[in-house]
This record gives sequence, structure tokens and C-alpha cells, in this order.
Amino acid sequence: MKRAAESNMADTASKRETDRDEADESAHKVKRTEADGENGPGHDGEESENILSGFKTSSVLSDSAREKNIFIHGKLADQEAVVILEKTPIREETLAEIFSGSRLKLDLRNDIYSTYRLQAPPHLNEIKTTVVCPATEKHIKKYKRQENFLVEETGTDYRSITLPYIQKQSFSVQWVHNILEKKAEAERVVYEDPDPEVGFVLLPDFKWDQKQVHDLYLIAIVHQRNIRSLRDLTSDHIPLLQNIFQKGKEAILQRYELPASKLRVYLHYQPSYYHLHVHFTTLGYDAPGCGVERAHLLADVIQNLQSDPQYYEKRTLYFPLRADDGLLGKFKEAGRL
Ligand code: M7G
Repeated sequence: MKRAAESNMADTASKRETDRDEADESAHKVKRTEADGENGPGHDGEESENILSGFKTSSVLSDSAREKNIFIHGKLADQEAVVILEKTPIREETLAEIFSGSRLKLDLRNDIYSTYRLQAPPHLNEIKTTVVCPATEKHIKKYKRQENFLVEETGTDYRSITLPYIQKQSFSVQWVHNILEKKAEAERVVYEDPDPEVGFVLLPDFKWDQKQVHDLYLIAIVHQRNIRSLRDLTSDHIPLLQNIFQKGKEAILQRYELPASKLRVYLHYQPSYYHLHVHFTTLGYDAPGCGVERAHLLADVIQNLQSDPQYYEKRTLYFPLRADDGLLGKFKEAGRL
């Protein structure tokens, strides 16, 4: 799914269809274990109370006809909230039911051409919905369409500008701790290596609905809690990174029948959440944030650390920041932009 959700909306426009031809036909559907049941693993499909019935829209933060999604800021029971609605891809295995079980309304007929509005059965007409509540001002900014600026950050800039800023301003990583402690999403875990040094949890990113593998998106979250980002990595972390790379790829092959040659495995710099995690997406899927200005291939990161243990401490790194990002303001104040 193109979940522009968590990322820069303007520059992460993704092309849902690009990988369809590339992905193996046999791998189009997510392989489910028996225990996963009809609706996928865990709580997927459980009926939930409609908490959105009282949602009051304040503004549309961004929307995309191409992505078929909309990001809305509003209030939910007097709390600030962001709601993301997104139409999901049409899956091949649902076609028979769509054709036989829908109502058709004719729009026009002209020669050999006709267009209709098809009303599919409700269960085939779902909208993926993400709710962030209570949402902080930072969330609202994150989802707002904005102009971007490329920042050049030296190692010194990181220590004098970025680090003090992220120590005060970054998003809470409570959701990450919940995953590591099995307080949330435990049933969604695809693979875990519990080792405190080199271990990690691999699970579906919440941008992925797990219905088809062409837009597969998993994240590996490390058990170590003191690694904020790429900048903190040294050669000491090579065993950890190699372990994630190797075991992550193996787990994805086993579970989704996707070979390593079909995967893009990378870290974001800057990330949104400063607890080290690695993104695993399919190669043909233009995932939000997979552009060269933000994504760093894990294979390259490992090699860079092998050739220079302090590579990421010293290197100048480039990344985009939104116009109203506080960190951009700090770079401007320091005369670095
Ligand atoms: P990032 O590189 O820190 O920032 O990635 P980005 O969000 O700007 O890409 C964090 C990743 O974690 C993103 O791909 C998010 O979609 C994903 N993510 C964020 N949250 C809050 C959750 C969550 O609660 N559960 C899961 N499974 N994934 C999440």
C-alpha cells in the first residue's frame, strides 16, 4: 500500500503499480499460515466500536488523488487527532466476488465504450484508516504537505545543532518499547531474535495492510535502546547490522517467499523515531522515504563501517526537512542554510 502516511507527503509520492509486473506472480498474495485465519494474523478484522463517529474535522493536511488517500486534522472527544484514510489495492483473488456480488450503475455508453460506478460488497470496499490520538503539533506538521529543503549536516553540525534538538523535540518512542516488550502488536511479529546485543523484532510496518506482497513493508526494531540513528553507528554495531540483514532476509523469504534480490533494506536519516530500526520493502515498491536523500542501504552502511569504524560520526550527511520543521530553523539560526 502506498502509505504516504508517516512520511513526507510531497516528496514521497509513490507509484502503486510500478512493481506489479516485477513481482513474481506467485508472490502477489501474502502467504498466510493456518493460524492467521481469514483476515490475517492477530486482531486484523476484529469489529471495533466506531470511535470516528464523533470526529470533527478541522482541516485537510494533505490529500492525493493518485495515492487515493487523505490526511485530516481534527478533534476526537476534545483531543487533537490525525486521521488517515486510504483506499487499498484491488486484489486479484477478490475479482470473482467483485464481478458477481456488486451493483453496477451506468454512467455512459458510447459505441464500444461504457463506464460504470460499481458498488462492491462492503467487505471488499474497505478504507485503511490510521488514527493518531492524541496527536501532537509535531504529528500535525509531519502529515501536512510542505515544501522541503535539503540540509547538509557535518559531524560537527550533528553534535552542535541536531543532537541537542532531537534530545528535546523528537517523537515519543513509546510505541517501539511496547513492541519490544510485547505490550502491543505481539501477534504481528514475523520474526524475533531476543539477543539483547544483536537481537531485533521484525514486524509489518503499520503502513502495510499485509494483503499483498507487492507493497510489502516491514521494520526491524533493535532490542538495544541506546542507538538513536545512523549517526550513532560505529564498527561495534556491525554484528547487529549483519544479523538484522541476514535473519531479516531469511524470515521474509520463509514467510512471504520473497528472495533477497526483491528487497530494498535501508535506514532513514533523519528518521522520525530515534530508536534504531531498519526498513524492509519490496524493490519494486516506491515506498515513502525511499529516495536517495533519505534512505541509506543497510548493505552500504555495513560496508562503510567496515572501511571506517567512525564513518557515520564524521561524514557529512544530507537530508530533506520541511519548511516548518524546527530543526530547519536551528540550521538557519546557525547560518548553515
Ligand atoms: P522512520 O524512519 O522513523 O520515519 O520510520 P518515517 O515514519 O518518517 O518513515 C518509522 C517507521 O515506523 C515508519 O515506516 C512508520 O510507518 C512505522 N511506524 C510508526 N508507528 C507509530 C508505528 C506503529 O505504531 N506500529 C508499527 N508497526 N509501525 C509504526
